[in-house]
Amino acid sequence: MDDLERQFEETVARHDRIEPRDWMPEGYRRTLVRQIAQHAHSEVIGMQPEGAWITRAPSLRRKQVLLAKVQDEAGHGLYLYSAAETLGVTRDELEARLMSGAQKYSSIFNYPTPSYADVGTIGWLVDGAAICNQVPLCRTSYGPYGRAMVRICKEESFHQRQGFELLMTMMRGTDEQRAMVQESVDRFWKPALMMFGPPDAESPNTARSMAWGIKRHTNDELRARFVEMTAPQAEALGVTLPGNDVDWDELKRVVSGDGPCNAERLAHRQQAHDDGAWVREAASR
Ligand code: FAQ
Repeated sequence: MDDLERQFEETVARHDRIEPRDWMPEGYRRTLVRQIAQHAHSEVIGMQPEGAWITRAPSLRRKQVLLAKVQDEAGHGLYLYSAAETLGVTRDELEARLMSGAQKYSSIFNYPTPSYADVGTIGWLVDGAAICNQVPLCRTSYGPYGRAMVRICKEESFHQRQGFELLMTMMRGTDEQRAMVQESVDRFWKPALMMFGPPDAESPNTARSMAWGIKRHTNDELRARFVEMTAPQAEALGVTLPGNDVDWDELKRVVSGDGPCNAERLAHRQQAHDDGAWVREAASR
């Protein structure tokens, strides 16, 4: 082990930060680009399922809140792309890898949002899962990623509360509204559990990422923490959570491109990218 490598290992062991100009193993750099890019793509593609309800929100207040939330997600994508760029990749390269399927985004955004209750359920469960997964990432070993996560987590907490508040309002409404909430929770619960990744025994990256201080907990630990955090909230809302037995083949199928909305999400993203060509051109002059 040479001096640079020893210095890297010692910094990680002290739970100190690695910064962009520090020496780092190529595998560490590659893992970070993969994880940060996947996270950035998730934020940007993740604007679509809720974004579909902006024009149909039931009141001006609900529309304002939803618009602000979806804009926050765009902002999260920008912080994360910027963090990834400090590792020597460009935004254009990352965009190309997303569109070619070489890089993925979270499986959860390949599910449809046919009901307005889904807006609340995404805030409550999807942002709730994101918080459980991401709060420990504020202490990740790579400085720019950890600092981006601090701000993102503050906004995700607000997103989670707005989702819970929306669902609570519907639960205090009519029988029909209560049924809409339960039906939405029934569809989103297991996909939300899948956001934490495959079970530890089938997770090829966890051990290495934990040794490097990129991840601070295993997938199953974080999933269990989410279930524990959510159960009393479900009780307060008056909804029943379906069981926790997940079909892991479904996660594999959805990640490899065969989910209910994969093609639609990528086509929409491509269209938005093409529509923005004039902005990129003007900005580069
Ligand atoms: N979907 O060995 P592991 C949000 C892939 S929150 C798709 O366990 P790792 C906020 C994994 O990448 C959502 N792919 O991998 C929001 C790996 O792929 P590869 C985004 C998945 O990295 C809310 C392979 O399977 N959050 O956007 C999934 O150690 C509302 C093997 O898995 C983050 O990205 C999945 N569910 O652990 C926005 C958080 N699970 O490249 C809008 C940061 C696994 O080796 C609205 N990321 N894979 O073929 C992480 O914490 C980790 O990357 C995990 C996966 C935990 C996701």
